[in-house]
Amino acid sequence: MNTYANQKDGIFPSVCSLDCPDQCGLLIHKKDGKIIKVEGDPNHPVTKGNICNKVRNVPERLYDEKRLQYPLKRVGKKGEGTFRRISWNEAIQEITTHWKGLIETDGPESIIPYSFYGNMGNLSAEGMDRRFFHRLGASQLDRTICSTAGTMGYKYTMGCSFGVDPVDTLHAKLFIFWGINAVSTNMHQWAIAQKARKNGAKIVVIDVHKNQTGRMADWFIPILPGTDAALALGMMHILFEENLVDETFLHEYTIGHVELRDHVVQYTPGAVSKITGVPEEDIYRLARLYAETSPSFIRIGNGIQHHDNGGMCVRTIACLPALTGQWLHRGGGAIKSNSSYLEYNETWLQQPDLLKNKNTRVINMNAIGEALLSLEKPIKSMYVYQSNPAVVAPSGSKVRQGLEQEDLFLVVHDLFLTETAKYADIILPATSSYENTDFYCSYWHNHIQIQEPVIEAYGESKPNTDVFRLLAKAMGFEDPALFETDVELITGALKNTGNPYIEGITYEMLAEKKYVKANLKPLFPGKLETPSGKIELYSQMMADVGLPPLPTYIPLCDDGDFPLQFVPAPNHNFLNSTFSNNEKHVSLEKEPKLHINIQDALSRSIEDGDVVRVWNDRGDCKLKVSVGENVLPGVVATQGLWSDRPGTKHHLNSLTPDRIADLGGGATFFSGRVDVEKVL
Ligand SMILES: Nc1nc2c(c(=O)[nH]1)N[C@H]1C(S)=C(S)[C@@H](COP(=O)(O)OP(=O)(O)OC[C@H]3O[C@@H](n4cnc5c(=O)[nH]c(N)nc54)[C@H](O)[C@@H]3O)O[C@H]1N2
Ligand SMILES: Nc1nc2c(c(=O)[nH]1)N[C@H]1C(S)=C(S)[C@@H](COP(=O)(O)OP(=O)(O)OC[C@H]3O[C@@H](n4cnc5c(=O)[nH]c(N)nc54)[C@H](O)[C@@H]3O)O[C@H]1N2
Ligand code: SF4
Ligand SMILES: [Mo]
Repeated sequence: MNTYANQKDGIFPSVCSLDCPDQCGLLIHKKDGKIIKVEGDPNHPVTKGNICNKVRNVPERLYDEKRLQYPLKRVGKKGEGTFRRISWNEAIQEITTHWKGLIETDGPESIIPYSFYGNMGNLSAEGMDRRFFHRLGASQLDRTICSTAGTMGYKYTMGCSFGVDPVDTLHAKLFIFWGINAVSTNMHQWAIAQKARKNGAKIVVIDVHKNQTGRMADWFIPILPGTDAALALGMMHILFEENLVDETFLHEYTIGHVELRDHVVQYTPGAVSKITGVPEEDIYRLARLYAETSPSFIRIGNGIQHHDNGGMCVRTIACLPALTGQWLHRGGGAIKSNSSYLEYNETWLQQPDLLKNKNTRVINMNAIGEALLSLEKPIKSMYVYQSNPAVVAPSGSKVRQGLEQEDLFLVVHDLFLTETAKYADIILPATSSYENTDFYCSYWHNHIQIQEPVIEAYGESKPNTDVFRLLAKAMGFEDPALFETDVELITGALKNTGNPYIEGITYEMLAEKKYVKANLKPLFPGKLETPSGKIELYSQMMADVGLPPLPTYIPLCDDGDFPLQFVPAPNHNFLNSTFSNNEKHVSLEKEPKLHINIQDALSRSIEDGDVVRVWNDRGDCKLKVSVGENVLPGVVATQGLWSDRPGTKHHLNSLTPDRIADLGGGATFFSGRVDVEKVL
């Protein structure tokens, strides 16, 4: 183990812990024991020294005077935010005494963890925490808020989350960024595309909002929200009709191409144009460009799968590269996520066998508000870490109402007094990832990376793993699995993985090299992890569970009688709600804007810069509008998950639906409808 944390001055290796595909290698500059500068590590094989503004500013976040230093106990009303300092001993006693009582009276399922990937470290996000809550017998949380709908959709087509090696995409001649704001959310993929552009590659962006990414495209295609599957099916219609498909590839590596050919006859460019808002001639142009350019690469984003039909939409788009045989060309194909290449021994790390009751209930995190308010056997205690549900979770008014209940014993472990922490009974201070030991698996660039502490713990803060060890001890649990060290956890997670891509990668190797790449090989020729081993254009597995076996356009659900589709996506300078409490990042973003089409503005007498009320039956917000052509008529879009600031009404998720998507229990943030009116 390297001991960077003890050294007062110097430059030390690190990795970005944020929930971002790029997972950059970092160099941390220290003076007098403090981080004074963060820069990209030029030796990182993919990110090569370039990092985003967010993380360049990270010292401001680490040494922010608002950062939590010691445990707190609520003294005021729930949500009011008044607390008094307590010791760790007292905090752990309070929590475990309460939990022991609840287990006695209501059973362990009355307790639930709530977490996500505020820190992508595997030990922090899905390691010791899982072991502890399994042993406790707590209700299980289905962690579906981000990408599970698309992951399932991609899986039905391609078997698992395997895509192109992104470094190979430098060879691509056509990039389609489909429902991804890559300039902000996958900057190194964008940088590769820019480099390829110098060699003649073209960049197409398909999005409902002409934002920072769309503005930089060679061709921006605006589309109506939730209709992308129809566009992809229209492209397939043209590819088959004009004999632009790769018959050899289809025969060799796919099943269902005969059925698909018949099926897509109905998706005529005329019909598809009416559904998507994309002109017929553009559908022809796109299909022909796609067929005639090789290698072509599709970066499938998260935006298209945060919809009622998001899983099927990703499944459908994932079929496209097979039609033109792109997987055989270096850099051709698609990436939705590459997470399967780095699958480590999750069962060993999480020890699901510690959970005795195999029928323990599972609660979908996208419906946490509803669950807190209306379960027959109520949730009596929630332990939140690595997430800020009061801001990020859908149907946020319900979430906050749930958190406010006097009889919910809420514990929050975070670096800051987040909107969620304001409702807590006990708040525990968390270390930042730079203070921890952990290992990281990028879901884009196929490198496993290590973090060893580069600074001492801030104040009395503790990493997640340590807190769960303390809780386990105070609960009286004796299972050795709950007390293994971080190094033991990393070592074990990399053993017996059954995954040939990472075979031979060890903790020692990571400690020495910092970045180790999966042993990649091209997907084709080869066998996929689908039942047939091939790309499944027709999926019997889907038919078996009552889903359409062929890619299909399914309209969004009825979301009430509101005229505008509402798309609240992430922004450039925050990472979900992280950094939204930081003055510098807020000043870079200024304020959330609602983009509205000129036609919709005119018909409501709204002018650029006006403040509008945005509402539906779930909630309301007040936002400044930007009038123009960045969105199609009938659509409004905004960016960023904003924190509560005095005098503002920016809780965008108070407006979003908590319906569950078609696949994987996914979220439907972008399938809501709203109305807007000028605030006089
Ligand atoms: N700067 C920054 N980077 C981030 C994040 C952040 O908050 N800020 N968040 C991180 C996380 S957790 C994730 S999951 C990723 C998400 O990053 P992305 O994969 O980029 O996904 P989103 O930003 O959710 O949405 C991408 C785009 O989809 C568009 N969109 C919405 N609905 C539709 C639709 O129906 N069709 C089409 N074609 N487009 C649609 C939105 O307008 C948006 O521009 O980014 C990660 N990186
Ligand atoms: N409207 C709308 N809502 C969305 C989205 C959207 O596009 N639009 N995107 C959704 C998506 S894709 C995602 S992934 C979710 C993300 O939602 P969250 O996972 O809640 O992400 P953050 O808001 O970044 O909150 C992470 C929290 O973890 C804390 N944290 C960081 N490191 C640690 C640690 O080591 N230990 C502990 N205990 N805490 C730590 C941070 O301080 C921060 O408060 O939001 C979803 N919500
Ligand atoms: S947030 Fe993403 S782009 Fe920025 S430093 Fe971290 S991994 Fe790199
Ligand atoms: Mo996400």
